[in-house]
Amino acid sequence: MIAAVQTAPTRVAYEQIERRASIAETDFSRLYKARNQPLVITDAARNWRALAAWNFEFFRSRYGATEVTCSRYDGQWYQGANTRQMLLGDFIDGILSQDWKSFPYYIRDYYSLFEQHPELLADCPIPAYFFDWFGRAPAFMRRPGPRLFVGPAGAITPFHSDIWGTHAWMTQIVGRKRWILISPDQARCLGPRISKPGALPRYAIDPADPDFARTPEFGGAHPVEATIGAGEAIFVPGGWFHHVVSIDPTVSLTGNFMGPGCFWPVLPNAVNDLVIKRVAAVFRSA
Ligand SMILES: O=C(O)CCC(=O)C(=O)O
Ligand SMILES: [Fe+2]
Repeated sequence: MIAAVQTAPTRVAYEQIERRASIAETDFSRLYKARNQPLVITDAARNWRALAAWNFEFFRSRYGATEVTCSRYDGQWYQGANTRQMLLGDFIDGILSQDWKSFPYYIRDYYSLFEQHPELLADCPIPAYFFDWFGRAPAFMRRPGPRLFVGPAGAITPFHSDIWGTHAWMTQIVGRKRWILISPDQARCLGPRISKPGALPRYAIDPADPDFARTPEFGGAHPVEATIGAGEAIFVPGGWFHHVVSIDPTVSLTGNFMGPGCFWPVLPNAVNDLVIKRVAAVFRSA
């Protein structure tokens, strides 16, 4: 096994998110999705070959020559992230020998590896309890998934909420991630929004080391947190803000979904983005 770089311990601790194993689909829907409550599912990857087979050696030896798109962190992700092509093998060498400060690259929300090597998808079948109601909608309304994240220790995704107000899940395959969440009704505690209107909401406050002089509003926030490790998944309800830091070099899988609890917020956003904006563009160009 390759010794890997880790990040320093964090300074501020928050209330822990509930953790459950072997949760029945009906309980998960009723108690967490429909009520918009976060949860850690400790055995979400129970039947995944990925959990046993996927590690950095596996990716390097089998897919090391595949070119991947890596996002360079330049203080923001969501407005035209800087990207660079790298061989997956070189990227893995980078994240195992360096941390985020010297190697600020992250493979994010990545599906192309699965398009090029579809056999990987058989290793990580999405659990039924993360079923996306868009799965029943026309194909153009669906986002491909699951999507891959691979990054160095210290990699950060600052506070934001996800597309259209969808629910999200992320399962860890390798390494640990610390998640800090804030419910949608506490948006004002995050201080000024730094993304443009129309873009996903994003905020500068670092909840792992909050600067109360700069964002005094954060003093009134009640964040919750969980550190998830290999085999564990976090459920992030629609609209919840989340800040994510990798403790180790990590491999994770994610998906966004519509379901109980987020149907009504998501529907108009999705229709606006996928239908109304497209139709308007057709009329404008006519
Ligand atoms: O794993 C991470 O860095 C966070 C991912 C995330 O929240 C997102 O892509 O929306
Ligand atoms: Fe997110």
